[in-house]
Amino acid sequence: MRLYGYWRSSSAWRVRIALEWKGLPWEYVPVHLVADGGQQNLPAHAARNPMRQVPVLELDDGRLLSQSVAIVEYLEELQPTPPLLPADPFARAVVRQLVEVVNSGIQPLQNLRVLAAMEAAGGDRGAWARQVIEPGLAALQELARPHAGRFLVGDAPSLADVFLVPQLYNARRFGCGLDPLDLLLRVEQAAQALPAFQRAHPDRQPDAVAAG
Ligand SMILES: N[C@@H](CCC(=O)N[C@@H](CS)C(=O)NCC(=O)O)C(=O)O
Repeated sequence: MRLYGYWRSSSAWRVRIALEWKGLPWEYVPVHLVADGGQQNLPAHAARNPMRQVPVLELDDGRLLSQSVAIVEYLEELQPTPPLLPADPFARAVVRQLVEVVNSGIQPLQNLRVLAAMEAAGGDRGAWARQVIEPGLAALQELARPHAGRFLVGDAPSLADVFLVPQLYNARRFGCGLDPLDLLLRVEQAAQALPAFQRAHPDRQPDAVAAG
C-alpha cells in the first residue's frame, strides 16, 4: 500500500498510526502542502483526490481511498487484529463518537485552507485555531471521561486515541492552553509509549526535515 501524506498533516498521521498498529507494509509518498502552491493542488494529486487533500491510500491494485475515517475503518476491517475498535457495540459507538468530535468538530475548522481564508479576510489564524481547538478538546475530554481507562475508551488503544494524538500536536502548534486537559494528556503519554505511535510521528517521516 502507498500512503500519500504530509509529515505534519494530522489526518495523514492518523492513517500512519493505524498502518503501523496493524503492522501492514506501506510506502510513504510525500505531498508537500505548501511548496509549489501546495502540491495537493497539482493535477496529479487532484486526480487522486478531488478534495485536493491528504491522506490518500493507494492499494496494491491501484484503487484509491481518501478520508482518514474511511481509510482507518477499511484497515480495521482488512486486518481486525490487533483491533482499533473494542468488541462491545456501545464502546465501539463511543469510540466513533470521539473520533467524530475530532474529525468533524475540530480539525476541519482549523485546517490549512480555512486558516488561509481566515487570514485573507483579515482574521488572526492563531486566535481562530485556538477558539476552535480548545473547546473541542475540552468537550472530547468530558465525553471520554466516563469511558476512559489507560486509553480514551478502556485499557486498549482505539481509533479515539489515534485521532487524539495528532490533534493535541496541532493544539500545541497553535499555542492552545492544555492545562485543563489532564485526562487527554495522560492518554497521550500512554499512546506515545507505543512503538506504532512512535513510528508514525511527523518527526520520523522522510519529508520532515526537508519541509522545515
Ligand atoms: N476529512 C479529511 C481531512 C483531510 C485534510 O484536512 N487534510 C489536510 C491536511 S491535515 C490537507 O490536505 N490540507 C490541504 C489543504 O487544505 O489545502 C480526512 O480526514 O482525511
